Amino acid sequence: MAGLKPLWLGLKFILQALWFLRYSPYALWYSWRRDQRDRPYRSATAIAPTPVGKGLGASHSDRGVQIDFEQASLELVFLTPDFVRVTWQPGRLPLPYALADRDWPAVATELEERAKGWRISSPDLTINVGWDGGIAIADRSGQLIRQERPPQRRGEGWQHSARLRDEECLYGLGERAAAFNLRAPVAPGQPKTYGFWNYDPGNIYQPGTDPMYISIPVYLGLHRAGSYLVFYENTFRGELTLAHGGADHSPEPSATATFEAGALRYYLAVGAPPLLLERYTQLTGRPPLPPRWTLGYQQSHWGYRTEANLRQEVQTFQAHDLPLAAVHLDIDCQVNHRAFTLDPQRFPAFPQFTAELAAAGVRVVAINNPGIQHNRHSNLFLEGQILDAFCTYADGDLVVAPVWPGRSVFPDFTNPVVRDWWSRQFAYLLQAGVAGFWNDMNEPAAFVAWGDPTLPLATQHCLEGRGGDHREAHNVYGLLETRSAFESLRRHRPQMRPFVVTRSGWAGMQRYAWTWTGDIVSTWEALRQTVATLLGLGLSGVAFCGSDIGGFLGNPGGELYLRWFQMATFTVFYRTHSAISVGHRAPWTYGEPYLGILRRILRLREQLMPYLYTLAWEASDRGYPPVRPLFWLNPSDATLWNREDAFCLGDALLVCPVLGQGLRSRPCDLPPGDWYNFWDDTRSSGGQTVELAAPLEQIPLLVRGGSILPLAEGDTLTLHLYPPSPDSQRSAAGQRLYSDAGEGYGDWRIDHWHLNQQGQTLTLTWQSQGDYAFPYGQVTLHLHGPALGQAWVDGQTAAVDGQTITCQTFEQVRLQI
Ligand code: NBV
Repeated sequence: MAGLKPLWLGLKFILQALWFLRYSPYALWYSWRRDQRDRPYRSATAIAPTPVGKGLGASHSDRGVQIDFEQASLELVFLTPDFVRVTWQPGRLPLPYALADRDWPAVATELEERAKGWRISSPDLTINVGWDGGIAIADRSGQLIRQERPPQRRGEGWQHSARLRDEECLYGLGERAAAFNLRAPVAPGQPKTYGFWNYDPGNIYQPGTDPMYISIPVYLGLHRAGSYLVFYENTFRGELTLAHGGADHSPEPSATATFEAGALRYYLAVGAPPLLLERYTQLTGRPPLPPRWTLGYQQSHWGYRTEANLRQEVQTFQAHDLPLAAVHLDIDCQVNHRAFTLDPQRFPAFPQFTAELAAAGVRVVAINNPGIQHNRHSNLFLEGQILDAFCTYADGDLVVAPVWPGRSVFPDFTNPVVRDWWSRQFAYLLQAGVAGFWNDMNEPAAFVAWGDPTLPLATQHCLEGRGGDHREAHNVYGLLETRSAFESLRRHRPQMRPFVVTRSGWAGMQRYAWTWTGDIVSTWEALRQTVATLLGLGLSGVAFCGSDIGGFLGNPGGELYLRWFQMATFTVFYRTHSAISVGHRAPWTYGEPYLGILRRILRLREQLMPYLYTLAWEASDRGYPPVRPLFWLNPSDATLWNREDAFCLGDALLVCPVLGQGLRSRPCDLPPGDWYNFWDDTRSSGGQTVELAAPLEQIPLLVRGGSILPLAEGDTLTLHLYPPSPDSQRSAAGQRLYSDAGEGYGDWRIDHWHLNQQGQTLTLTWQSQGDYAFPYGQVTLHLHGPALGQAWVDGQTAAVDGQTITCQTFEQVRLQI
């Protein structure tokens, strides 16, 4: 391997030199032009804030309450008793791009005049609005949950500040290369600012980089009195500044959101974290259930280039007896990096090729970028021109910026006609057997010599006919491109479920696509960052996400690749991917012992499929992210609030990835309850820190006592029963299992097992719903913890083999321990 290093360095240098020669003249020209166009947007003078003035009067409005202030108006509308929409105007209201559900039944709302303001209440929340516009929100028990200062108008936009408690933690904001708890200080006394501006950080992306590809103005706050979620429905450029109070000269800790324009509209929910995610995704949509194969292992590399390379890759997976669900085609498979192309010389018989792979159970996912080559020989360009599909300046000139195909133009996805046109382009690739699409560079990214690597702010957009500039459209560009891809798959392959991956997005993106954490470097620090980033995405409603295993930029050693792989086995999007400038990377790259260990962890992932698929279904049903923070079920346990080196997969598994070189054990703070070590069944009580063994072949993994973990092996489903300890508060365990054909929209079933412990007897009952036939021929029960004595299946004595019994479907099993 060492001998290959100079070769890679040489190749990297040549590629960078080629990139420089090809794109840098355009990048220079474009950066200069962009600055010219954007000159009017650079305001030299600071904008003075304007207060909302004094409250004049309140009245019941159509669905809620309206309060007039001297300089502004405020509307409060309850969507549910624990979820309220707050709108301060003036400022233009957002287009409902983020919203899935706009039809909420009315909630009984009371309005009361108070000494210095008004009280608006629902059965669950009490909101006190002061004469100055300050707002205090209390929960059903009267606990103060959030206190907001009067907002201030700033030019065309707004600034809105909320007080934070000292101990309060904030999470979310989309994709962040930051600590999971966004308040964790970077440097002592420094306020921390997070940008709301989707951004391609290029190859400088590392922990601390901000903003990133996906910025969503949603955060979850957690403190001793409770938890809440705030979502600012404002697509304009903005930021959230977290001040610590005292040290950074701010009077008190606060979270201040600023938006350059638009009305100040936000939604606020109060409740436990699962409820908050339920509310937020009721509003912005839940991720549709993906085809089951997408939860399998996927292999990618920017550099496959030819059908022969890919065939070879698939055959090597088979030769090494490694499961493989999909391969990805990157831009090097296209003709001059042009959207919707595939080089016919390098892919001479593509439909046959995809059919051959499909027969081997391997799907093909193809990349697509929004930039269209500005070239009269490009059909896509000509079609788009006829439709007036591309972004322009106010004077009608096309916005031309350099990106992969060279000088490029950009479809305006805020135009429904353009979305429709774009969605038609997928048809022939679908016909040729492409199973899913991967939308890259859709921040949208452009190559620049300096400044912001995107379109000029002066770019004009249709915005559903009402018009506006890039400041408003930028953050939803990727969201709307992805919507178009998703709708295309629904339209052209209505019998199958779409699989779309996107790099950029905004609130609501989970309705259309999965995401991954982009071009992260191959370091241990980046692996640690990945866990925090994925947890934050999940709490921002983006349930289906993952990372390039081993990192995108760099050649990880075998150990880093292995540890990253082990961590990723418990995340949703399970894909190795790497840059063209680094070595090709696959499970066999590092030889033994890595290959053997990876084969086993890949098998474990296959066995976990029923559990994972059920979590995917639960995300589509409730909005819960499969990857959850440790505090998910125990938000009152403050020791868990800053934990970002471990995560839960569903409610049953606690995953403690190994995040440092050479480590062969690691500590883990256990949430309350009982925990079984997955590998050796040792039991520990929660509420303490335990040191877990982590030999190279094992990722520390714990199972919550009181869980039933379903694992599949061929035709057999094994229900692993982890009873709670006799002295624990939990005496029962339940698990649902969702099954269907794995594709399409046919029958489904939900099996529900319930384990109850009374004295020395465990009773397991089974109920089911739905018409899909139970997909396993045999069911094994494996009891962990107490020794299994006798067993009865529906009243009949069953043969006990160690800790297991084997049966078929049943209504009730009794186990004597
Ligand atoms: O298409 C090439 C890459 C892709 O492999 C990667 O996953 C994306 O995040 N793409 C970025 C463009 C080039 C980045 C340097």
